[in-house]
Amino acid sequence: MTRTFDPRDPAAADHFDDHGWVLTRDLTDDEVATVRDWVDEVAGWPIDGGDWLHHQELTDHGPQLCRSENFVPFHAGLRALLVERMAATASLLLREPAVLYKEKINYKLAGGAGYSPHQDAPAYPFVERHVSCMVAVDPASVDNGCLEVVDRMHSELLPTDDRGCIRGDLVAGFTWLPVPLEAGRTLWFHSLTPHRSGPNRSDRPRRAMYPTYNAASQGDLRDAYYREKLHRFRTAGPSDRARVSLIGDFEGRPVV
Ligand SMILES: O=C(O)CCC(=O)C(=O)O
Repeated sequence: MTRTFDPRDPAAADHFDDHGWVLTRDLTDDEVATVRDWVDEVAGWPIDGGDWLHHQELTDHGPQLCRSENFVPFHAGLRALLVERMAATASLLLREPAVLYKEKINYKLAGGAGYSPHQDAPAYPFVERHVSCMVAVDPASVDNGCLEVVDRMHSELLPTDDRGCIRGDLVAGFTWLPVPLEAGRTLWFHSLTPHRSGPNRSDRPRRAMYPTYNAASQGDLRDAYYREKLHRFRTAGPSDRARVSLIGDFEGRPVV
């Protein structure tokens, strides 16, 4: 049985150091309902209406929203949650004050695609150590594409394929641990922890929020990250996968 920690419990940091991931309970049921409304608000923002980023994938049901990012400047509630409250847990895990590096919502609506096995580190320039989390906005299960992680595998950068994902021969040798989550629970993971997820085979959304933090001592890099991302997206060639990241981990089809 996997233990879920209080987000202020220092023992959570020991589990994180040992395993490369840890579970916390961050949101009450009432807060989950509020966050779900906030996520609906963000999803409703126009595609080209501001500096936030929306990404779409092509599914068997047609084009669907698969990710939004760079939304905290435009939403006070999510800003308070991610920049202040959740940053406190990130600080506990990093064992020094943390600052938000980037944030995204992965919608994984019914029929939405999964993510190939990868480490986040190659997709996160300017600093080597990050901690991210998946805040379950809807319950996440094997059926709807919860995250799977490799335990105690967060000390080295692994060889990658030409998409920037973990090389197939290594993936086959790993033991993958599915991490189902009730809504409001959080899975924290190190940027070297290998992870992947399947598609959403259910008929309901599997929405999750993913803030990423770095040690404040290494600088506030959020603006630099989004500038770099936009630059690399503008200069990238065509791809057979919908582009949502600086690596090709997302398995969704592009909307052409
Ligand atoms: O949301 C998921 O299913 C996986 C997310 C992930 O691994 C990523 O966005 O890098």
